[in-house]
Amino acid sequence: MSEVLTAEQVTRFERNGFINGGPLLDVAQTAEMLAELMRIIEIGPKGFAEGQRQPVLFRDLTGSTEAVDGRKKAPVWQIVNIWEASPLFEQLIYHPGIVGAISQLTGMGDLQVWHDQVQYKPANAGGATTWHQDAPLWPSIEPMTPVSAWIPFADALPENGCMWMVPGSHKWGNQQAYLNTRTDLKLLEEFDRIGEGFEMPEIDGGSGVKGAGCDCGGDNCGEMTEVKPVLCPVRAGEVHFHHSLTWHGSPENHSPNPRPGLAIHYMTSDARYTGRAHPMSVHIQVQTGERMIDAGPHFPKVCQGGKPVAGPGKVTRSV
Ligand SMILES: O=C(O)CCC(=O)C(=O)O
Repeated sequence: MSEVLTAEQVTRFERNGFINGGPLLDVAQTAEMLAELMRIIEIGPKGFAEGQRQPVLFRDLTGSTEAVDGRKKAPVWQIVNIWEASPLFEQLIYHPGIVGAISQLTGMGDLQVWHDQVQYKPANAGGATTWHQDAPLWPSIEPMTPVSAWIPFADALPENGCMWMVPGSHKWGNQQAYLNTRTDLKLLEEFDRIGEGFEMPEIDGGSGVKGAGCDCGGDNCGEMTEVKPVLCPVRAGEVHFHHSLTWHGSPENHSPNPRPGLAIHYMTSDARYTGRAHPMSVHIQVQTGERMIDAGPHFPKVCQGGKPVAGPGKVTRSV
């Protein structure tokens, strides 16, 4: 397969745990995706008819139904497997520019979709996605799914809730218990405080952490021993990649612009079902311990033997 990312981009991803992969969709394609997303948001969580193809989950991720402490209600619309409700989104999960890059970043030629996930932060009152790592929140599959793609359909900038990431944090193991203690950080001006109170794990000293995604032999991972969060603005139609142990999150959106973003989380062919629960686990059609490669139609294969799969073909707007 032809290489999508440069060697320099791959090296940067290995070191930092994330990378902006550059333009993926042109202006017209991005506008079409945004219109399709708004069509589905308009249908709403309760608007799909019985038997109609629909997302697996459609909810406010924050659970914020009331204004709290005088602050506005701040939802984040989370739509899991929008690809199941929309031919346009279905075609996007097969995009060779995404699939080829994930193959390069994981070093694996066989990939399938774990699930996709829209996070739409409405204008003026969009909620926060608090600091987290992905892999610890996906207990149903092991080994962890290594890399996700993230595409905004409008510019994702600091003021409308672009993601933040912590360089090198993908080499610090599972720190979700610590991150759970920092869900108070929700605003743009608070987000860089994530490192306060964090005790850095021993990285080079045989703690076992180094094995969690890094095989540099200590040459690089010894350098990233400070929590230095960075903003990750992504322009409309660009694709951004992150490792499933990279610390990340996105603050509230108080700007006049919505922030529509789609994550596509991919599995490599060594993933197995653990039997543990997740919103996707009810759709897994294999037994505990078996390979996810046979998990059924909710987990499409997008790359086989190093070649991106074509996908369902010509995209037409659904009615
Ligand atoms: O859309 C966001 O702000 C967060 C997305 C996210 O957490 C992810 O892609 O893993």
